[in-house]
Amino acid sequence: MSEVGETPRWRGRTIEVIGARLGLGGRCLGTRGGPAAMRMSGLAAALGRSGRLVRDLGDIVARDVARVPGRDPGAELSAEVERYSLELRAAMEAVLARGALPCIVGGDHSLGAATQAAVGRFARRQGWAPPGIIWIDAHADSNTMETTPSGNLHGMMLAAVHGLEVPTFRRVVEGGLRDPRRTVFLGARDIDAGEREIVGRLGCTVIGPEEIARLGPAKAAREAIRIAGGADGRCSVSFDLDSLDPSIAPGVDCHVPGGLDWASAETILRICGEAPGLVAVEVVEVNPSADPDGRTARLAVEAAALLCP
Ligand SMILES: [Mn+2]
Repeated sequence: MSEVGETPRWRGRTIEVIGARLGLGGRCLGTRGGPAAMRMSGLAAALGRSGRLVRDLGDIVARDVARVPGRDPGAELSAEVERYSLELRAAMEAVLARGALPCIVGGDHSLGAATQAAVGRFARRQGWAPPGIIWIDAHADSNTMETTPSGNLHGMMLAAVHGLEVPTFRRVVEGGLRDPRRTVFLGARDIDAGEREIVGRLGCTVIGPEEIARLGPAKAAREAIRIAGGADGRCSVSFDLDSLDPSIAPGVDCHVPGGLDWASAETILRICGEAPGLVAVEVVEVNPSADPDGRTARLAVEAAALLCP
């Protein structure tokens, strides 16, 4: 029995949640409802199973602006994504500076410019090498304005994080660039031709769904941690729900057949969550408008809990 007024003794780092209410970087705006869908599917309770203190900092909200169709989303959208990203980056850096574990829920994946740059900038202030990245996603998100077939910014942000020129994210990634040789893609199966060249030239590692099946998910995850962790073990994990097969996770923006089954994803997420050098996690691209029975949001909540054990 605890005495009245006694403060609960939490274990480990506090988890701080930021909702990224952002859909401007995707094909549709539906993913801006992802954070609300995850909260309504029990995010706080699931994270609370860790025995850690969970603080939800609420949403950072993007302003609705018109997207110009075609391979350039337009100056107004670009300006809002930049403004948004700088706000999210500052909020995330504050979480890291408090010594908490950031758990970002989104929201389209263009939020990754801000979150991954925040980790890079925080690491630099600590005198660390830039931590590695484990990117669990159907896509490599490594296009530039020159190679993008769609003009969607959620497919370009990682190129910027690796130091390639993407004007929208130029200021966002300043001081926070990450080392592509410590970036590992898990489950990527829809990589554009231009992107494949970029990813190969930068020296990223791609472990696709067939290789995950061949190695087994546990070995694939440990290999990803080994490469991303480098000499110091530090890494961040980004989980895009479209890494899962659309038959089990229909509530995403870009559906790509041939994705991970839940058993494989669960194993990968559990092992990544237990990595001792885990600096930050994010769960993104939940699109409630394509998720009428809420099953994708529930898997997203489980993913977040596995990454924050
Ligand atoms: Mn993605």
